[in-house]
Amino acid sequence: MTLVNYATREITCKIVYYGPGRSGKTTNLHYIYGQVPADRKGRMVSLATQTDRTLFFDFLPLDLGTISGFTTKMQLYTVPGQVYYQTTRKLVLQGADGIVFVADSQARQLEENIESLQDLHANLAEHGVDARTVPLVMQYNKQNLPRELILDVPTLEDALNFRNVPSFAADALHGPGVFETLRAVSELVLRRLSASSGRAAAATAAPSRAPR
Ligand SMILES: Nc1nc2c(ncn2[C@@H]2O[C@H](COP(=O)(O)OP(=O)(O)OP(=O)(O)O)[C@@H](O)[C@H]2O)c(=O)[nH]1
Ligand SMILES: [Mg+2]
Repeated sequence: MTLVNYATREITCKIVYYGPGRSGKTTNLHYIYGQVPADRKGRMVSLATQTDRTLFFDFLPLDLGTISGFTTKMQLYTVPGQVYYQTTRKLVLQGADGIVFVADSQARQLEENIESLQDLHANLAEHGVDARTVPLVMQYNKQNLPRELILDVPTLEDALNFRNVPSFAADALHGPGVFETLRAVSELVLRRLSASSGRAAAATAAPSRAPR
């Protein structure tokens, strides 16, 4: 749920990194945190188990600077991918303005990716969100692994990207694809926000006429 504060001219959006366990959601946030200058980011909060699996969520607030006169902030979250954290995933997903689906490109993880995508759709439906319209970007992560272990991008597109949303090959451990993904989802979110605020402004400026 985007927060627009007209008094302070601030926009705050929520982006959720979703996907199966160990696909690299937390790694995306760590990479972003490591690259963004200190004055553009807040403290990254990670609630992880001893073995690095996300237990509840990761949280990273980012400052994108001023866009159309508004200070624009993105709050990045990751869900825990492990199957039994279903309730937490649903909670973290609530109010998301944009979603990055981080798929694990390893061939043996294909079924997990499909299940996680179905789980995303089910959770969106439970929140009353239309999965066909929510800003979504796909990331095919771990493309740096040996060719024989991973599926190529066209195969992953066929298997996972039936909405034909923007997609990026990535290696979140070293960076390729990470900022491209973040930029794409941010653009989708802001474009949707500007379209809806345009509609709201038009409705205020020209209230529909009463039927004769
Ligand atoms: N080779 C390679 N390894 C990666 C990449 N991204 C993440 N990893 C590794 O995959 C493992 C899991 O990464 P995480 O970022 O913790 O995965 P996650 O999606 O947050 O997992 P959960 O919190 O359990 O849902 C770690 O050992 C990472 O170092 C990548 O692009 N390439
Ligand atoms: Mg994690």
